[in-house]
Amino acid sequence: VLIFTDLDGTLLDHYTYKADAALSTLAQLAAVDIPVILNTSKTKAELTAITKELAITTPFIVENGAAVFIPISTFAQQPEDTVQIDNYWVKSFCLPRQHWLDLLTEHCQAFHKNYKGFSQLTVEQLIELTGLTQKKAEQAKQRLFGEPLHWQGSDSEKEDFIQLLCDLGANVLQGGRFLHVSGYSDKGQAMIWLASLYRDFYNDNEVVTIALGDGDNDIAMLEAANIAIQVRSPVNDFPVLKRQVSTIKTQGYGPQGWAESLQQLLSSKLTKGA
Ligand code: 2M8
Ligand code: MG
Ligand code: MG
Repeated sequence: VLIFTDLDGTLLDHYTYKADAALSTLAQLAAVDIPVILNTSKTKAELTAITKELAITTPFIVENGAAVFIPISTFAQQPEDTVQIDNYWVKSFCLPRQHWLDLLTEHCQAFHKNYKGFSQLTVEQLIELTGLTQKKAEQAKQRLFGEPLHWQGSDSEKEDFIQLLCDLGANVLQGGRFLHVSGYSDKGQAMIWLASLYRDFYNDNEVVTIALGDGDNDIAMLEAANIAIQVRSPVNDFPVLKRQVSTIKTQGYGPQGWAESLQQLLSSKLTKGA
């Protein structure tokens, strides 16, 4: 089994960014060697800190599927198509951030009044919008692949803006608070790529993927997993999935729902480690 999970609103509480209600389940999963792979819109800088805090040593996926970071001790050899950055092998699925910043500056003038991007927001403004600590807000601004925007226009302007960006070859994903502009990468593609490395490594084609998420930017990952867990959100409805089978909707919100659903689903595996 491999678990792929979103962070904000899923493993972390939407408001407090804390994982408290899920910590004992995380420890149980670690004890029975079930990898928990963070698959998030957060940055490499944020993930380096969060994996340390949560004592997670598995690979992680940043900026909505833009790149997979694999600690070099994970697999026996360097996976194909990766480059080494610090102590990670990195597979990227997206053009660098500057490409998307240029596209916004040069081709989206009509909408400049409707949004502020992370590159324009000060750390103080980002803290105000998110409730992140100063340190975490600084890490969130260190983006390598895309640009989240704080949208201030109407919904119909937003539709037109998204259409324009799609016509320009960009991909736009809605997160809990921000509109993310980047390339045609998503959490699903990155998950599929990494799961196939694990299948080779375990020499087991039957490895089951479980994905957990709460937002629209999780749809591709939820639809591509063997089992989809839709975590209840205090700010949006469950996203509508094309799939109907092997789909669970949690009762609890965020980390509470995360722990409750995995305890039910994996009860026999988790107690083995006790
Ligand atoms: C951004 O991501 C969330 C995820 O749903 C959003 O769009 O609301 C990211 O830019 C991330 O880096 C940051 O930590 C988070 C803070 O709320 O916002
Ligand atoms: Mg989320
Ligand atoms: Mg997210």
